[in-house]
Amino acid sequence: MTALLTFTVLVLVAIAIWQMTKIFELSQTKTERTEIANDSDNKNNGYLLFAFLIFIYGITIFSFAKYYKMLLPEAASEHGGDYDQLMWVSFAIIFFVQTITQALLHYFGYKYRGETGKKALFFADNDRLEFIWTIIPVIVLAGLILWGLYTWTNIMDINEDDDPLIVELYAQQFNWTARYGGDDNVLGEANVRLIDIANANVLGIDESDPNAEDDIIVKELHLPVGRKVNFKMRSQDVLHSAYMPHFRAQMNCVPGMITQFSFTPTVTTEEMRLNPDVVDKVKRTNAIRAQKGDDPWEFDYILLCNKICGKSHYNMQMKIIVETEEEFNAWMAEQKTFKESVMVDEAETEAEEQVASTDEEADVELEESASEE
Ligand SMILES: [Cu+2]
Repeated sequence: MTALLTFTVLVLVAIAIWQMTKIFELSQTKTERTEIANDSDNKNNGYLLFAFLIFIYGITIFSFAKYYKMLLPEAASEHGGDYDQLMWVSFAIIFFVQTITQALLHYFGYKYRGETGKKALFFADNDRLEFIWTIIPVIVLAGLILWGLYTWTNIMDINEDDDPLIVELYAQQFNWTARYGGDDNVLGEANVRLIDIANANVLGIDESDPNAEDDIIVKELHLPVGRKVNFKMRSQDVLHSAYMPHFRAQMNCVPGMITQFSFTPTVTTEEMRLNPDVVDKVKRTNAIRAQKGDDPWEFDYILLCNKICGKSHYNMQMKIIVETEEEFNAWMAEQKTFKESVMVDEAETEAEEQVASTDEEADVELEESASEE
């Protein structure tokens, strides 16, 4: 009903505007009306070009001044610095070229505007000019692309050298689970077909794989500072993307396959909380939260989902804590292994079932012997 009313109102408004323009046109009969632009039209359009130029420069400067503080703080991973440098150099080149070409484009648009009796000088081609404006972008772009490829290859060189910590990131609608290899640092085999909700085996870990016994499953990712981490991503249902912005890391999680990313965290959570940019951000955020009556927020690294994966996608996240090796080991020692948490429970339930069924059998036997008598 509301939709129909809105639609009717819109149609009526459109008709009213159309009628008003007709009245306006009728009242303008005395002035000269032609579809061909005259000198004063061209001049006005020329000035509008300058106005537009000022607008795009203005909005660029305004956006940078106002939103610069929204950018991420310094990278907290070893490769993050290279990544940021590549981005900033690309930005600088784009802004430099954009500023100059826009000024030229709009200025020439004004300078060579249409004027009665004036014909702009033109030539069909100029080899030298064309060579210059082809070769400069080719060199600059080839440089950027090669540098980008080199950086990308370095980042994506995932190997088992330097004894990396192996961590599985498991994505499902709408949460994350992390799994460590345990004492042997080897993850047990897993497959979605082995998921056994009744026995809390939510990751589908193969219970017959000895490597799985000491695996540690957690809902909060802890990482020791300075040690390389090899992430192995899995997804249970749809495409997700493991996005760890502070570490400049992102990798898609694809159902049916294992994807990988590797990085070395370089700044602990405690250290990052003291970073001036972070202190500033926390202060700003808490001022807003205080107005709303919310509790103050404390900075933490975070793992987010960066693929629109469903209705609660926006809230699919996991806390990441980067700490010293000692703190990490102490935390790890408190965690239960897969064997302790899931497999033991299962053994108990099986034993209980067995007891229950023997009882039943005994009852039946009793009944049978009773009837025989
Ligand atoms: Cu997701």
